[in-house]
Amino acid sequence: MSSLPSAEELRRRARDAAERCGVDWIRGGGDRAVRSPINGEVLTDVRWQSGLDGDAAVARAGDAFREWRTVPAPERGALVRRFGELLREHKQDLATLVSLEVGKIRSEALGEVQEMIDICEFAVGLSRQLYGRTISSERPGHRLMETWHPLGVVGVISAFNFPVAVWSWNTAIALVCGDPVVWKPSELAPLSALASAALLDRAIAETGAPEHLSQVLIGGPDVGEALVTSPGIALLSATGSTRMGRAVGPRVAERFGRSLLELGGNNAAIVTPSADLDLTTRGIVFAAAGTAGQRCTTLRRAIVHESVVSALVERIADAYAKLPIGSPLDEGTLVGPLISSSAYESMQDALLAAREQGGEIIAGGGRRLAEEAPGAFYVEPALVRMSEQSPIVRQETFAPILYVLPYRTLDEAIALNNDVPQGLSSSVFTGSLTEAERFLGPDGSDCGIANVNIGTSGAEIGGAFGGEKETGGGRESGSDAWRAYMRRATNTINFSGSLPLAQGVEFDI
Ligand code: UN1
Repeated sequence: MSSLPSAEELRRRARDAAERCGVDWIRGGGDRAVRSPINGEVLTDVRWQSGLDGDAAVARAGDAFREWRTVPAPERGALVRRFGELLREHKQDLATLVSLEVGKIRSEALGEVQEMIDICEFAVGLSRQLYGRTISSERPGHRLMETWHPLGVVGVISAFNFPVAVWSWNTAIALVCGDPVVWKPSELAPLSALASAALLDRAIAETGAPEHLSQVLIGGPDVGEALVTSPGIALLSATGSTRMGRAVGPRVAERFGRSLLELGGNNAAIVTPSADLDLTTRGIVFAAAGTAGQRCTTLRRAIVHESVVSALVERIADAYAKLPIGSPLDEGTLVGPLISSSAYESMQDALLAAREQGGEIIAGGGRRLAEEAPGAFYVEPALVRMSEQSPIVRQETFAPILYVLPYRTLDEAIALNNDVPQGLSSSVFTGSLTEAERFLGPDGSDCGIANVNIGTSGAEIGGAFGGEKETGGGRESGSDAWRAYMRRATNTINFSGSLPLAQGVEFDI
């Protein structure tokens, strides 16, 4: 294993990439250190904004909304097209910042930026497809139709693990729908946020769009609070823990605001006796160990038929033993660091609890590179056999732990899949059409995402992304998720010259 890059090297790379994206390098004087999980050292510091800055940003966004909402949607699309071009040009730079700030391996960091480019392309097409319906009226000489109008200012609260892609899903769609965006990125990833926002600012300036269509607020809980409480935020799209969602959702609802919540997942894959075990192993290892287990779509439970469980566990353990763990900047690394010491501690606590609840750790769980970088937290992805779905298995631990549970009948496997509080992603590995369709049916998986013969993570942007139960119910990204960013007006148009009333009501004067 090659050694970790020096702090100086990481700082230089961060500065160069940020400057190329148009960020005035933060020269110090900030009040908050930005650290890299690659070596645990400081990359730079930034100044945090306050709740009052948040209120001011929402007010400016309100002004931008009044201008932007009457710009024709295809013209709004031109802004997003330019933003997508700039993302393509700066794909390497943004990916570098993502790797430096949150520890993603190169390929996954590039994939994250690709996801941003993809959603821009989707949104540009969408800008000509914000369709309403025409509905037959029960009255002669009347027409019913629906019109979709811009909603208002969208607040985005995003998490460290997809520090820029999730914002871009919201922003690309919000902009073509006619809505400005105020963004509070993760406290752990301000640089990639500033760089992404600088690229969008450039696209805004070049296309002559209103200046405050996009604003980024680097800050802590008081900034989030401003977005939650401000009546100027029409839709709050928040990604993070279920705990965060519980704090945010009811308070936005209290002021009759809309919220779009993307919260915890506890994703499972069912492996049936007819599954192709090679393909299954590859699918499982990417979904469970990729991104060091820090996606909300990460595979956390494998529910495996008792006839294949031992063979599959052996294959996964073999693959785990060979996983290259180390600096995400090194070619060939597949597992980078955890984001922080507290993520490491939660992983260790969960492993301890799993043991106490009858689990057997088959592989991994140990720390790597601790001597070289005491402030960085590299771990071996853990594989744990459980005889039942005990309390620790039903809880999301944001680290690479894969629990393996045996099952006898498909009904039992589907019941286990669904018997957790979260409902984001799920999959079945099977060679049987009957089993696959059963899993996808109304009494199958209860998740927002249900896949066949691929893992739980790595969704494409074309589909709606989100999940049920404690995952929060929101849908972002593709399909018709755009509707959350617009308001619907139902219009009845009378061209008959008389005034018949609906439902046969008579009211002659
Ligand atoms: C997240 O982890 O918050 O499906 C989003 C995936 C990615 C998005 C994950 N496209 O894994």
